[in-house]
Parts: sequence; C-alpha cells; structure tokens
Amino acid sequence: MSYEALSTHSLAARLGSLPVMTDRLGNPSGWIVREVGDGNLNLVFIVESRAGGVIVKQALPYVRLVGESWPLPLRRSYFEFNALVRQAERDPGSVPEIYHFDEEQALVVMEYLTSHIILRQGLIEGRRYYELGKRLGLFCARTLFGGSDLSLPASEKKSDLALFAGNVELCDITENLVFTDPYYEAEMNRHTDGLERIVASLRSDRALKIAAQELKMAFTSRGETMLHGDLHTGSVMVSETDTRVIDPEFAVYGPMGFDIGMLIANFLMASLSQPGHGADRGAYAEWILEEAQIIWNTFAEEFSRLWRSERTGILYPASLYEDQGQPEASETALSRLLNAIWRDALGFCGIECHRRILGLAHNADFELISDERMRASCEARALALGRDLVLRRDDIADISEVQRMARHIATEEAL
Ligand code: SR1
Ligand code: MG
Repeated sequence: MSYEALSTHSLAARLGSLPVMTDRLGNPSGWIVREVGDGNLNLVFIVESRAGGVIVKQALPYVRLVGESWPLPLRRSYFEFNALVRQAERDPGSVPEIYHFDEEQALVVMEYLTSHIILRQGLIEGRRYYELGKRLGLFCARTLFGGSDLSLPASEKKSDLALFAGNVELCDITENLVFTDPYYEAEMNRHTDGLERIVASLRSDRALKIAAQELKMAFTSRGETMLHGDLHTGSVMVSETDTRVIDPEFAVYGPMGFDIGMLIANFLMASLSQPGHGADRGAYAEWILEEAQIIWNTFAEEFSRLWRSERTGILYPASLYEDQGQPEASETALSRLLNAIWRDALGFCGIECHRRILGLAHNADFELISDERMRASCEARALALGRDLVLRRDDIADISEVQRMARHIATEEAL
C-alpha cells in the first residue's frame, strides 16, 4: 500500500496485523487510539489496550504547523529512525526503544513512556527533575563524541555523513528559520506587540547579522558529528526519575556546539519566562540556570572522559601524543577543542533565543504568558541575552558567566 496518513479510526485496521503491535497490545478490537501530536510536523498516536501501550509516530507530507501549502518529504522519518538507532547505541537508555519502522508509511512504532511528560511543560509548571542536567549533558557528550571522527572508523563516519546529508529539507528549515528569517521581516515571522523597537534594532544590527551568517556557515559546512538537530525542551521527555530525548528528525552532520547551544538556550528562555508563570518563581528560575550549568559541565567532563578512554577514530590519535610520552599535549588539544565547542555553542545559543521570539516557531514558555506586556518584557530580556551571547561568544569564559548574565538581565527592564 502506498503512503496514507493514519487516523484514529484507521489505525487499528491498518496496523492490526503487525506482530510488534499485537504482541504488545493483543487483539486490535481492544485498542484505544488517541492522536496527541502537539509538535510542528507530525502525527503522534498513543495506542493502548489492557495489555500495554505503544507510540505510533507518522510523518505528514507537509508541515503540520502551516498546512498543505508547505510540503515536506516523508523521508524525514527515515532520518529520525536512523538517528534514534545511533543515539541508542551511543547512549543506551537515552531515547525511546524502537519497535518497528515502515519507510513507505513514514512511521515509527516506539516505546510509550507512560509516566513522562514533555520537559517544556514541566518547566512551565515549575517542576524539578532528578539529575535532569546531568542526563542531558551525558546525552550530548556521548552522541556528539560518538558520531564524530574522534570515535568512528573513517568509513563509517563518511557513510553516515553522506546518509544524513540527504536530510535536505529539514536542514533548509533550520537554515532559514533559525539563522536568517529572524533577522529580517520574513513573511512567516511574528512577534509580541510591544517588541517593535527592539526587533527593529536587532534587524538593523550589522554585527549581529554577520555573526548569524558566520554561525550558519558553520552549520552548513562543518560536518563534525551527527547532531540531533532540534534539541530543545520540547524534544525531551521526563518523569520523576528518567529523562529521554525524542524527535531527532532534523538529524544531520554539523558542528559539535549546535545541539548543546540550542539546548542551553531553551533552558535560559525557560528561566527568563518564569516571571510570567508566577510571582514566586525566583528560586525556580535559578534552579533552571543551575541545571543549564550542569548540562555544560557534565558535557565537558564526559567528553573529556571519552577523549581519554575511547578516542578510537582518526582524529588526534594517541600515536601522536600518549604513545610518545606526551599526555599533556593530548590534554592541551582536548582543552582547545572544548573551548572551540563552547564558543560555537554560545553563538548557536544566542541565535536560538532570537528565532523563538522573532521567527515562525515560538516557545510555549513565552506563548503561554497571557499578559502581553509581561510576555514582551520576558522576551525582551531573552533577546538582549541572545545578542550578548552571539556577539561576545569569544569572550565569555564559562557557563558561570552565562548564569551571571542571565541573572543580571532578569532584574533589568529590557523593554
Ligand atoms: C516548520 S518547523 C518549525 C520548527 O519546528 C521544529 O520543532 C523545529 O524546531 C523547526 O525549526
Ligand atoms: Mg520535533
């Protein structure tokens, strides 16, 4: 059967003969099907029975957020499936278990995380999660190291670079929506009333627009590792004790700092949005900043551990350093690489703050603030922080300095 989008009515009949479904759910007559997709692109079904539950995620041939006027290839589910398989290998337990992939129907059947919710929702509700920053820092280190020439045999890295280079249309979304559209009056952009003066100032900021394109060039041309490609707090599911990363359909080879910069940006925005969710959220906003610090510090620690113990790829071979009795040279090389990732991450972090406020795809962290003046005020702070992060990325020493910058801006009236 050629591709056809599933519906709550058709799903049991269409998937009812798949052993991966019946083994877990029993007879299709007992299945209860709900469509719960709240992302920008796909259909997501929860299928449950007395015996258990699974998630069925299916790509639509267009951008769900916009409609059929914006076609999008189904093969993004192929890239998502391939990325999930690799992430599971490189960081076991970090992603949902995959039960089945159907390329023609662009669907993946995977583990239903019954006690998890989307992290962004939890952060809006003011909830704290056990070892959140640590788990995400580990994921970034293990997947970014594991997909690179520091770890993979050269032939495997090159074939994966080629495989994910086919994810052209999703890259095109990032290239336009993240790096370019926020910085001019692109058709699909929108922003909160009250930000006009700041928006005009950012869009006429020559240094910022040059930096944004420098970062875009890094994204398009530096195939250093397999990226998740869309690592924000809506791509993370959490329970009280567990953290999983989902939705790597934007996976592509790119610069190591991209995922971690995007992720930290979403923590900074979550923190700066807290005044809009309650006058008593000061301590909670600080907790989010602490978790952002843990993300980076855990990333750097785990990346260093992998460098020292699992550096099996073609880059920085031990034959040049440790085997020559020069372990300190290896440490210097590691430190220089972490510094370069840090600077890139700061740049991507700042750009992400801008695009979520000025572009098409906004964050619920801000969107759910109903008082427009309050929303504009929180967003203005994130825009100012984003600009500083991009333009001062070569001078910001460490994540503690980013925390200080965020704390300071949270006390300012940026509107
Ligand atoms: C048209 S898609 C808009 C955004 O949604 C996805 O989650 C990505 O972040 C993309 O940029
Ligand atoms: Mg997504």
